[in-house]
Amino acid sequence: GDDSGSGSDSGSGSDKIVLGFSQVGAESGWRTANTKSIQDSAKEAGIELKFSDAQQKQENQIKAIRSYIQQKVDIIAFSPVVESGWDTVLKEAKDAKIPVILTDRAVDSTDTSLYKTFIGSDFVEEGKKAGDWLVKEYTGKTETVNIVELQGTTGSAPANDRKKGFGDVIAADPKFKVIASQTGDFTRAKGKEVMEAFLKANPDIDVLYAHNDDMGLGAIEAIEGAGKKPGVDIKIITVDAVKDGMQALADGKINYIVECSPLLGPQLMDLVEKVHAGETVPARVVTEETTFTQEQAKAVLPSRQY
Ligand code: GYE
Repeated sequence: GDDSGSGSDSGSGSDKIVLGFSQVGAESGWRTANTKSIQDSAKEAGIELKFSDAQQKQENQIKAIRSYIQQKVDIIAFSPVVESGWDTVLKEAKDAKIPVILTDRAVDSTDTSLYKTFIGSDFVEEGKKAGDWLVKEYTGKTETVNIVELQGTTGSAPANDRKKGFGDVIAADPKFKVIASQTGDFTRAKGKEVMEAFLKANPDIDVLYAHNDDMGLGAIEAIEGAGKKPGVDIKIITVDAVKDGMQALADGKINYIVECSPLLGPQLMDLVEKVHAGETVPARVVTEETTFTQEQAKAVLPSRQY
């Protein structure tokens, strides 16, 4: 991976906090904005950041964490690509007395002493918000609503939880039918490819629920390629609310976006400082988020930062 950030000016063994951060990858607009937020806020807080990009591979993240342990960084933070399989490496960090902060995504380790805190969104809640919009949109209608779902990275917390929250809400009414559900790995290219396959296999799709904007944007290309109108012939709900997604929402190609904020940097640096100072921090820090309709997207788009 890449080393970047504010490390170059740390000079003569200064007392700067050294943070090792293992990022998932650069799979989406959300991730790019998240990386920038972390790098900018580390710089601002005077924290020396060692940054590596795992290219969506757990083995790369485990390697990066082991290397941070070897380098004796003060704190390790990472955004776990999948939920399971972290116990061994987290135990190694604990034995080396290096505190770990989970950023953005959760792990399924039952031993919660393996990390200090977890900052990020409530993904089940996001899935529920997506489902709530759909239920409202089809109120009073009785015909079957055929839904296709583009899931995020298999085994990742946001894919598991966004599927669950949405599924729980729509289960209340049998007219909602998920007729196909597959991973698009949170990328535009995969979203397009899988949507093309969905369209070939299912002539009668009413709704697309995509676990992020990028897959939704890829799917829009597939829908247009099939001669259909995204947002009209097929209603689209996505999650994130990055600029390109908000533009498509304002243009009427997406119908609803559930916001997931990538701007976790400032809060993360605050937690890093507190953990380093031995202060107690809350076990869970949940990001505050909203939702956007097409009209709301038009209003906020000019001032959207990412
Ligand atoms: O929604 C997606 C990204 O973990 C919340 O990862 C994050 C998700 C985000 O690739 O766009």
